[in-house]
Amino acid sequence: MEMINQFSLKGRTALVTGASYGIGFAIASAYANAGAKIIFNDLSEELVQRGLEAYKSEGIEAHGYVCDVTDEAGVTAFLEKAESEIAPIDILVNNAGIIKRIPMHEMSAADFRKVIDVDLVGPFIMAKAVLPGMMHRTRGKIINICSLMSELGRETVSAYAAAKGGLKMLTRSIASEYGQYNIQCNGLGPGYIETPQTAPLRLEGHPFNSFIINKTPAARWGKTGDLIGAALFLASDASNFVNGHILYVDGGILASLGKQP
Ligand code: NAP
Ligand code: GCO
Repeated sequence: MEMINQFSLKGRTALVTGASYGIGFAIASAYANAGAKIIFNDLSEELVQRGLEAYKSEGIEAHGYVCDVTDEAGVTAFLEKAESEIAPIDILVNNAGIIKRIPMHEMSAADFRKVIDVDLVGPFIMAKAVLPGMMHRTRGKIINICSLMSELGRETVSAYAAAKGGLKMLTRSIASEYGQYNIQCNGLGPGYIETPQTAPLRLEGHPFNSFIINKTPAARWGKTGDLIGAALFLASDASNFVNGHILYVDGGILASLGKQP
């Protein structure tokens, strides 16, 4: 296969969860530009419509559905509808996620469970829903959006780190169990990226802002566009022998103790 064609997604259908905006939107847009059909879901009709307008403004025909990734029955119905209306899913990106920044000793078990439910159980439910079809077709890509918190802890994000650490091991488990069906499951681990999720940390004068810039060898926050090359690699034939890998796109932060004083 010619080298450049290895990165083509022509003829493939990608489902990116929680992709009305943010990282999911950037990844889905990149996949569309590589030739894929795009299916996405979000929590409300309003968000789905907002997403459809955003894709349209980029010249992308996307197909949006309202679905909560933690609702197993809803996910089953969503997949049945989407696959009958559009096409079978070749690529699943488990992008939908939340974070609650609360000191652990002040965090309720309900809040802890909510983060685990969306960020870890949701990807399990979504992967379980697409696996039978991928097994039947003996081909598939599952990409879990992990995090630096798949490797590191920090104060106030205990639930999120527990979920993203679990997501790393879910990625490796799916890779182990389904590699024999030519299904590759990998993680994409963004560093600190400018999206609504990190907006509170980037407020003018917020100490975390300068902390991250000093800690990151690239000396900047990442942008969603920094992620799309790695995301395309993991979704394409170029990564058919890559399985169970977490590909970090973090400006070098995981490699570094941080800038010396
Ligand atoms: P974001 O701006 O908060 O967007 C997350 C999207 O997921 C939103 O559209 C959200 O909908 C949706 N969502 C939340 N819960 C859902 C559910 N139960 N079912 C379906 N959709 C749901 O986040 P982001 O910064 O783009 O991050 C996307 C992913 O990357 C997340 O998994 C995040 O943990 C991960 N990540 C982010 C960074 C970063 O620095 N930004 C770094 C590493 C990893 P609502 O608008 O209704 O909430
Ligand atoms: C936080 C941030 C991070 C990023 C991302 C880093 O509060 O520490 O939200 O968790 O979202 O996960 O990879």
